[in-house]
Amino acid sequence: MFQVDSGRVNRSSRALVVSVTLGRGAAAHAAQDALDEMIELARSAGYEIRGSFSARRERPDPAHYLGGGKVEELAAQLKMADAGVALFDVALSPAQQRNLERELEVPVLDRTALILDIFAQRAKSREGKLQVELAQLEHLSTRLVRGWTHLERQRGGLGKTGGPGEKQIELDRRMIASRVKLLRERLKTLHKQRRTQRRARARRDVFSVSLVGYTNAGKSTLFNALTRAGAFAADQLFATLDTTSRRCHVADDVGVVLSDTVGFIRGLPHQLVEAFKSTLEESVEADLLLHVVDVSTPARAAQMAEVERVLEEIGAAQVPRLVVYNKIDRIDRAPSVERDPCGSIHAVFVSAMSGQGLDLLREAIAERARQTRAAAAALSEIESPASFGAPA
Ligand SMILES: Nc1nc2c(ncn2[C@@H]2O[C@H](COP(=O)(O)OP(=O)(O)OP(=O)(O)O)[C@@H](O)[C@H]2O)c(=O)[nH]1
Ligand SMILES: [Mg+2]
Repeated sequence: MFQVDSGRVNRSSRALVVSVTLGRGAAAHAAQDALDEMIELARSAGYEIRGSFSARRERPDPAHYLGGGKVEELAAQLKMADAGVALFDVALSPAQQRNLERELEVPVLDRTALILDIFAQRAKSREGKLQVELAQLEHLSTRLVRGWTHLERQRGGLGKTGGPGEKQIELDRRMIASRVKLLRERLKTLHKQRRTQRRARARRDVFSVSLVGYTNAGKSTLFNALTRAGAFAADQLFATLDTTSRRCHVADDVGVVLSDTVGFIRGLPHQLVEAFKSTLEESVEADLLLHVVDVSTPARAAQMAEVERVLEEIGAAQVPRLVVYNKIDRIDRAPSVERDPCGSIHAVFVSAMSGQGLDLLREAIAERARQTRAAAAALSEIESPASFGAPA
């Protein structure tokens, strides 16, 4: 298999997390939430966090993202904290990354690279692995254009143009292109299989429900509670990468298949969304989405907005929703349901962990399934009225 250059990342590395707030308006608590999340991401990737470094700028500096004075300060703090890697909670251009590495004398990773790294560590299924590799290669190929610093460094040349380095880049680029083509083909085959399975399910008249939500909201815990399955749930970001589907009993008169899948996060790299399209398609084609929200986090509104944004990006904006406010045990709230003005249930408050409210949730799913079934029956009446017979 083609080896992506992640060898330079020493998993036991001690890291400093760098956050940069742009502009003047950003609220202090939003910046703190963002920093906490980046620290969580870094921990999930296996780093030991030695501290954090915050800066504020009107706009990013094109060469280093930070200003010269701040870069010096950061270099000093890295030394003091004995940190071997700097993790930037922003998207760095290849040039910014390269310049920062030169000034700071440690590897620099940005948010995209960190998320890709976590996905690479977590991917288990064949499809998941192929999807992550594709995303990594596509990310890498954008960095190749302006100089492949890390690999060049391994080969002992530092960004000089011409000579063997340039030829090597051309070779690498061609290798990547053919590997990307192969991965796309393999994924296409798996994609077809997945689609066939879904069609079979649709024919059997089951109501398909997909869990979506921000990473760590409790989707897998809820999936296990509702299906009594053993999906991996853990207090780490992106514990789940693949889609698992199982039958789930909500009422005697409705058959439901529930799917658990990858969580979303602010700044989910575009390459990942692209590569995971087929995994995420499960959500797009579901009859109902359960949007699982961690009701106990102050960042919940921002997280919900981000989930909606990704749903739109993958073309699932039109799929009916039911909001599941999870972890009510943490805020001491009683389980309940919320109905919209038309009387339809739009939100349920539960605790997947303690089981409170799960009966309400089952009833809500059954009610939505019955409504959908009734609507589909009415629609097929209109489309093929019995008196006219079927069109030839
Ligand atoms: N207190 C409390 N904790 C919960 C509840 N549901 C889940 N958790 C915890 O939240 C953490 C994340 O749960 P997961 O089920 O792995 O979350 P997920 O949404 O599947 O996360 P990813 O797969 O990483 O996207 C775990 O530590 C769970 O034990 C709940 O109702 N109450
Ligand atoms: Mg999960």
